[in-house]
Amino acid sequence: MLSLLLLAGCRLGESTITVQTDGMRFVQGEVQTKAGQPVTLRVVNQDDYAHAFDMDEFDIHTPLAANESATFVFTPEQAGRYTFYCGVPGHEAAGMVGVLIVTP
Ligand SMILES: [Cu+2]
Repeated sequence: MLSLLLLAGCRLGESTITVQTDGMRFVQGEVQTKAGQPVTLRVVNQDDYAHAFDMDEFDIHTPLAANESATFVFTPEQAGRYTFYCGVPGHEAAGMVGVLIVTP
């Protein structure tokens, strides 16, 4: 699995983004990629309790158990700012929110 991801990350024109949790925040609160380009987004829950990763525009709603990670591959077709957040009740309000900036 890991080697497959590494190979995917090496393909020309593809970007890889990592977002890590750190308590009630995302370490990478602002990440960036280009429109029309496949992106591999890896979300790492570094905490000893559950989080989630939610991005409404891309229909991503994934629970993350303690110390679990998840990888999403998708292609944002339109430039813009797309909010991501942790869907566990109370976490977004506490600051677990970030933005994926898609440049033209
Ligand atoms: Cu959370």
